[in-house]
Amino acid sequence: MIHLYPQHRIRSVEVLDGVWTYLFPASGNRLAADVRADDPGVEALRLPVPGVWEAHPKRVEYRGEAVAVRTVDREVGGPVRLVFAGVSHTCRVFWDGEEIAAHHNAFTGFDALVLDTPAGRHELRVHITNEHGDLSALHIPNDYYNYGGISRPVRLERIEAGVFLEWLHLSPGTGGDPRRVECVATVRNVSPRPFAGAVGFGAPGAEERAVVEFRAPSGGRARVSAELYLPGAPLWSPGDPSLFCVSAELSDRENRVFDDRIERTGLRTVSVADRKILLNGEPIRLAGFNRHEDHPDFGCAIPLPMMLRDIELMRAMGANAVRTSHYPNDSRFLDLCDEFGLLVFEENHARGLRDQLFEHPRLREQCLACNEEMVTQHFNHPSIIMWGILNECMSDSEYGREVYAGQFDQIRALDPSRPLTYATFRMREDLCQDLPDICSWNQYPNWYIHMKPNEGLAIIFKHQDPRGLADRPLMVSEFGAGAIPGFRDPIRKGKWSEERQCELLEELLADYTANPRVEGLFVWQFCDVRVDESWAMKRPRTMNNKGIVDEYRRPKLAFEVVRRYFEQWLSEDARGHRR
Ligand code: ADA
Repeated sequence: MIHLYPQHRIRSVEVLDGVWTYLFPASGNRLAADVRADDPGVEALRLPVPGVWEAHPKRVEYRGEAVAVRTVDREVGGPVRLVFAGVSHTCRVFWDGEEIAAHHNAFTGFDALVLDTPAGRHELRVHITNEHGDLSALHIPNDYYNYGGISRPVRLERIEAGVFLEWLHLSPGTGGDPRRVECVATVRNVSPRPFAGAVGFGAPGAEERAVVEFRAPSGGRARVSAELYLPGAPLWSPGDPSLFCVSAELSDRENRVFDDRIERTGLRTVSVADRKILLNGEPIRLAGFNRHEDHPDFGCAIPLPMMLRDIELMRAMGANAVRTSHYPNDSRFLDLCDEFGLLVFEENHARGLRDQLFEHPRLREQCLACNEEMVTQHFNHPSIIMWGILNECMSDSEYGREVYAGQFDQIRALDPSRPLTYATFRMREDLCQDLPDICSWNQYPNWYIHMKPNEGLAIIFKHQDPRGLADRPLMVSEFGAGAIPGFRDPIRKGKWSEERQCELLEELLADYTANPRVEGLFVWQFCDVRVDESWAMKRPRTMNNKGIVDEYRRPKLAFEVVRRYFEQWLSEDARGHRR
């Protein structure tokens, strides 16, 4: 989507981030898309993009509709493409009053085309809602907060001649050699005429450039592919996260290059075999955190320096992995994971949907859209080593199995290169663990259930092994305990005290790291996060307090416990002591 590295040398790109005007109803929560700031009953506020309105003291709790407006000055006319990396959570986009796009889901991006627009001043408005209700099967009152606003960056691109490079997907590992990279460009033709031209693919260090001719019908797309070979290029790994860029250039019949796209990736392969997750053919353990995009001052629109700080804090605790619970993350965060060598379990957007929520008439369609956007938009991140779906949904029913199987089929068709997984806590009842490549279990021993961590693992093995799953890699995708920051109780160690959290994590990590079948560990969770008001009675402070750092990223006592275990566990892995 929108990255930290330059994506174009030829296509002109304008940054539309900054301060926009947001219009709200002064009372109630409905607002017409064409509302004006001076209409009666309208409140206008100036808000940052990227940002969420809950960050403004006047709209901390607002759930409803708003319109975000700004002007855009164009020196030249012609077709333009607007790229939104994320609007939370459902929106319609208008250019000079005309609707040009509609999108659902806060956590994936979309584009909007204006096929012809004259030079001069234009108005861009986005009608946004963060409401709960029938509109969305995925954004429900939940154990995290659904914010409102343009929460990720926005760009305006000039697409000359109405023909442009829409995607460039890079797959290292053709024929098992990570230095052979399959490059697939998608060219989109929105002009009124068929187009014939060529795409040139190149990369520093590649043996040679590849130039491939193609034709794209008017209103259609062409898939253009080539292989680049990068002999001698370093492989990507957490210890050496070497990255490189591939550029694709689009030219017409007269060899005039008029559009381009640059994508970055790392050379690595991921696979699973004999209970292990393999990176470049070598077994690797994952020690990491579940992380929500959440901060009291910014909501889900985490600023770049804070993203980097989160990565540094996780690394300071010895982690080499992160799970994007429970939705696709901002591409800029994934760029940082690529650069810092943090391995990512990226998840689609769905948490704890059961019964009527799971049977919501829009669930299937909204999940399929989210999966497709997640995979196509994040395809090139080497840090993403697995895709996950449907956290703690109905994997214990026949209907659920059909839904899980359908989504796995969809993702495998879009990206056969990465293993798949999903997280469940139904230790005895789960019916779907044979469908993915990696089995992921969420467990809260001695927090929600009275049992020792090892007893929980034993139940899982007893469930999995007779089903022919004894050879699958196994991860504990969630485990943890709550602590209200600053609640110290060293003698009694009452529940919610930092001492109790330490004690429980010590017990959990001791058992899990000693078990030779555990290949991945993800603490729930990195930081404390805001939850929906309806969860308040189970969540003191209306926060999920299981963070190892609090919502402002101040470490709790458990920071040291996690660091000690993670460092030890991963160092044993590097020395191969336990294999
Ligand atoms: C679940 C869920 C998380 C969180 C956690 C908890 O396993 O997947 O989103 O709600 O429990 O804190 O209880």
